[in-house]
Amino acid sequence: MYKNGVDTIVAASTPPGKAALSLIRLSGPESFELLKRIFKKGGKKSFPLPYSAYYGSLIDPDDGSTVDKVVLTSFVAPNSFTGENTVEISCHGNPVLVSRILAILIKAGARAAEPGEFTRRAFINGKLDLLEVEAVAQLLSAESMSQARLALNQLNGLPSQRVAAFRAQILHHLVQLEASLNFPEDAIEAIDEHRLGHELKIIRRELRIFAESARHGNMVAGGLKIALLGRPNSGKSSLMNYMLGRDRAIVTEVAGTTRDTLEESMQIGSMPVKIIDTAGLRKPGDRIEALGIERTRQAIADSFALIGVFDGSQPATEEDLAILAELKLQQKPFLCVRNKIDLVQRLDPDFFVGLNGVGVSALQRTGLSGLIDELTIILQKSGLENLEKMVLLGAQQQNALDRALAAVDRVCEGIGQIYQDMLAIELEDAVRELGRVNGETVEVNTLDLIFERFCIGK
Ligand SMILES: Nc1nc2c(ncn2[C@@H]2O[C@H](COP(=O)(O)OP(=O)(O)O)[C@@H](O)[C@H]2O)c(=O)[nH]1
Ligand SMILES: [Mg+2]
Repeated sequence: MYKNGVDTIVAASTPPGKAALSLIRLSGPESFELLKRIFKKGGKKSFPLPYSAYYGSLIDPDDGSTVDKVVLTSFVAPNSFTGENTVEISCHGNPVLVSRILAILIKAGARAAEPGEFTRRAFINGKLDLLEVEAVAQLLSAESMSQARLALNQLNGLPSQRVAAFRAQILHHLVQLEASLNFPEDAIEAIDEHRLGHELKIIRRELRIFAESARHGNMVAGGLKIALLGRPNSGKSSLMNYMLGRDRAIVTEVAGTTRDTLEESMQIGSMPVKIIDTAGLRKPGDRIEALGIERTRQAIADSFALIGVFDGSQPATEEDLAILAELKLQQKPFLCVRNKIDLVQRLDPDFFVGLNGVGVSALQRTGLSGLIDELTIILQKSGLENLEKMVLLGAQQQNALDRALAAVDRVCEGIGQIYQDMLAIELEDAVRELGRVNGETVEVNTLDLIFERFCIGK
């Protein structure tokens, strides 16, 4: 049922299955009219009032029978999540009831919502910008309290304000530049390029800091990756199982068993971490092993920190030395683990002298707390626990931010070198790309990509 070209949508917002309650959400101009026809309320309170709850019966209009006893909450536009008239129906948590209620609402004129359609409407009605939409998506998928807090910070709107301010500042310079280019005779002051350059360099510096916060935010949101490196049989897979507290990776005496990288989540303190068990870095014996080694390289590149695993019961081999060199070469925090401390130790006690090292027995499951302590220190030093300063961006937004920065770079480098109308084009580019970060300018296709990640009912 359309009103002003907008239809009224409905969906269950809680997962299917039996539960104490389920929540059905209805949003759009006809929400209230539609419910008035099928809801018999108790009490005298008039319906709908802003933010009000009503107890009563949902009626099947075909035969007048009661479908369920429910509580409705009414939200009058624009004071709702979507900015539209919205009703939330709390019914009994039975999938049979939920589908019957949905069917009645659809028959009464509502349309089944698409994934993310409620959030999309919130965006279109100016209730959320794209940074806040991203925060909602991340809040729904957060697997640790840190990730949830990160998303909640962003929902408070601070990153949105920053991006809007960057965009407004650059737009201001663009307008001035355009004015002096187009109306040189109208006594508009000629642009002082030196000053423009100075001010844009300040914006560039701030934008770079913002981009860095987004990089950190995305690292935390995705789980901080820590790769285990070590020669075959050093005990990487055993150590991974020990860290996870369950048998995830296959452990055998045959060297080269792990041919692919395995990735599993755990938490260190409140930080989400992903441990990656790698296939090793030795010369490939066959094509599958070669692929495994390529994946190991990728895992090292993606990781935030590395753990070198060494067999304490054996003297160091060439390969151990190569692993140690690799750890030092990567400019990432790393930790050396002397494994198999339950056996007679033949690895030179000085092997990792001067480096962060801990001893464990992955087989007998001892030494984990020392290892976790070291990792905690690495996390603390990284500054990645400073969640308040982080920003979450979706892939599209990240790309747009990078392009905005590149355009600002070109302006900074181009001042005094290129024509002012070229500078104006670059500034325009920066304004457009920043608009794609917060959604002030955005194409429908991009919106489709963003909202299809949401579930139905959100
Ligand atoms: N004695 C002893 N053996 C271990 C320890 N950790 C792993 N192993 C054994 O070493 C072999 C190789 O372990 P695995 O985890 O598959 O090593 P990977 O090739 O590095 O993944 C297996 O036989 C394990 O049982 C340990 O702490 N002590
Ligand atoms: Mg293995």
